[in-house]
Amino acid sequence: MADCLFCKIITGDVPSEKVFETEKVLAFRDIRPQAPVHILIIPKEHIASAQQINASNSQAVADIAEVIPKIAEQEGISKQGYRIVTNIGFHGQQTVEHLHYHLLGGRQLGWPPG
Ligand code: DGP
Repeated sequence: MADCLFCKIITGDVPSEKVFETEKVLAFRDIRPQAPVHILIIPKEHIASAQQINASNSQAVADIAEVIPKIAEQEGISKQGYRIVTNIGFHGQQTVEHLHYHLLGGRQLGWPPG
C-alpha cells in the first residue's frame, strides 16, 4: 500500500533496523522501545490489523508465529520469557494500520496492561 509506513519499511523507502527476514515476514526494532528488546514482526503482505484476518490470509499469522521463537533465541530472551501483543483499532491503541506483533522482553513485564 502506497501510503502505509510499514509497507515503506518493507520496500526500504523508510529505514529500519532489521533483525530477521524471510520471504513472507520482516522483523525490525521499534523506534520507541518499551523494553530492552522491542521488535515489531510484520507480514510483507499488507493486512490492516488482526481484525482483517480470514481464511484467505491467515497463513501470514502462521508465518509470523514460526519466526517468533527464532527471534527470541537470537535476542537471547527465549529462556527468561517475553510477550507477544498485537494492538487492534482505537481501543487497542493501534497507531499503524499494518498488522504487527510486538515482541517485548529483556525485563520483567507488568500485568495487567494499562
Ligand atoms: P501500535 O501502537 O501497536 O500500532 O504500534 C506501532 C509501533 O510502531 C509503535 O510502538 C512505534 C512504532 N513505530 C512507529 N513508526 C515507526 C518507524 O518509523 N519505525 C519503527 N521502527 N517503528 C515505528
